[in-house]
Amino acid sequence: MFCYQCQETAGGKGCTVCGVCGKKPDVAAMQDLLIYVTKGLSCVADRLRREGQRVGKEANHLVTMNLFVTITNANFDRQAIIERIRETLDVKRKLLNQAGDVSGLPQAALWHGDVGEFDAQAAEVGVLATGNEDIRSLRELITYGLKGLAAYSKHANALLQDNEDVDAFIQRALAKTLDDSLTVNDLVALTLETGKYGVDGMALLDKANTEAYGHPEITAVDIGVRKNPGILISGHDLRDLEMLLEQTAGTGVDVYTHSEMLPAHYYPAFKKYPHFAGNYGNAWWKQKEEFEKFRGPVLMTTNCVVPPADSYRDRLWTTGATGVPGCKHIGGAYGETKDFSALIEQAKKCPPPEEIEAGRIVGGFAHEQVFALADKVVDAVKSGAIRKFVVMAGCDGRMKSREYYTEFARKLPKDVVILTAGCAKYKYNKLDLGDIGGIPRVLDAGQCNDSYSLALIALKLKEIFGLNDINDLPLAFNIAWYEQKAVIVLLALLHLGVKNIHLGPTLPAFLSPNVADVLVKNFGIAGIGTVDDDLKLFFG
Ligand code: FSO
Ligand code: SF4
Repeated sequence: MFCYQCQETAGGKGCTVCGVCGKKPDVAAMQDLLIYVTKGLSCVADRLRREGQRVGKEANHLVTMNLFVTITNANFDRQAIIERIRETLDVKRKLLNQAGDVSGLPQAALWHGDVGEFDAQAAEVGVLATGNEDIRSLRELITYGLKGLAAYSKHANALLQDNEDVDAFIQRALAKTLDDSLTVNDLVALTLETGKYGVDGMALLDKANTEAYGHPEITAVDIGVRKNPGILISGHDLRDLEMLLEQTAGTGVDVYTHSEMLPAHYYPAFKKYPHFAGNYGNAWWKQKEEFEKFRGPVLMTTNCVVPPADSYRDRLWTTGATGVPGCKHIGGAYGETKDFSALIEQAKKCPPPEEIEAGRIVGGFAHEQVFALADKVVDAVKSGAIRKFVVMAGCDGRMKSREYYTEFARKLPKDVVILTAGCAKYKYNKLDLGDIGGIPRVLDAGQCNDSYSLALIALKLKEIFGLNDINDLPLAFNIAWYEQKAVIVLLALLHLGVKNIHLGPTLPAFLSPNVADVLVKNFGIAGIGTVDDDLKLFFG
């Protein structure tokens, strides 16, 4: 196997024996093949569009779901991935029959094998199949960005919102990663175009979420426990949460959020459920210990799943893109109501969760809420009470080097405000950093996709202050990344013209020296240093 798509890749170079995430070589192989056949399907779909034919939602949703399945910590179930490969080949066969002209299509578009040939084919089509290291780097950078974009599209699709332009771009771009005639410059341009569609994809999801559930508002979320049995719901899928809250109403079972589901509490629509109890635990990587203590069923709606200990494997349930062998999976197509009854029955027989924390944390600072506070924020900036903002969005992870972010937050000058989104916030959201004239010093917009809100807030401030360039704002970017959703967030920020983003705790292994150089020269991308050096750099 060879995988270097996430920040925790072995030795900062690539996982070759087994994933640091727990992904085994036989699963990695099927993920490689799933990406290959999805690229093949995309080539055919792209050809059909060029011929003026329509490509239906079935193919669009299949492509986005396949990409999502291969994101770090989403799916460890080889059999489930094999089924997806088969389905993709079936759909591709149908589309090929529809195409007027199949000449010039790459091998991936024409390949059909049965399951006995999957492993042999997988061995030929992994990341290292591209020999030139710069072309490989750009192809993977684009593919990872598209995986993140696909994840956000999938969540919007679950709320019955689609953007055909985004889907068509995803497929066109996947097809281009197989095109040997493209130069490094062509692929750099495609990388930036991916960022543009990243903004569109996040805008689509923002619209889907806020139309369905209202605009996030300032909310204090309980982090303790109640006395009833509970279900813990993790991941990013708000539609799954809604169905679970509906089906648990009146059952005597409470629902708690975990990790990236915390921001669900900020949406008005979920506040009407009295059994929506609070948030339990921290970022994804602490789940082994915390799921043990939760004592009730845990529903994973997306990554990040850590392969479970046997002690709670029978309480871990997956749905959507996630999968773990030996754990029960709950199906359900877009628009269908999923059936959580078995999980709820299991919860009723479980003891209530063990308390691991107590108190409350405050969030809900997405764009509309911040716009409502704009006068206050602008006054604070004008009076000098707020000297600067620092965007510390992104992901958390298990590496010790990420303690940098806790220390950085703790040592920040008292007149600096953190803007955050994603699970990165767990590094400092319980530190009690206080407020500036009633404005909390950690403004949590929501999930990693809500980085879109942070971009809108920055653009609004630029407009209010009458600036021509977003980079003239008193705003620094110190982003923590882990998996591929952070890649699309980064590309989206680059598309919006943001410069001098610091990315840590390490730069991606998939950036070749030359590609890294392009990002440094054109966008001022940099890594992180020591906390004290970086504080000096950002705040003088
Ligand atoms: Fe975190 Fe995992 Fe949201 Fe990611 S839980 S790391 S960037 O899946 O998607 O922030
Ligand atoms: Fe390694 Fe990350 Fe790939 Fe897992 S997702 S195999 S940890 S590079």
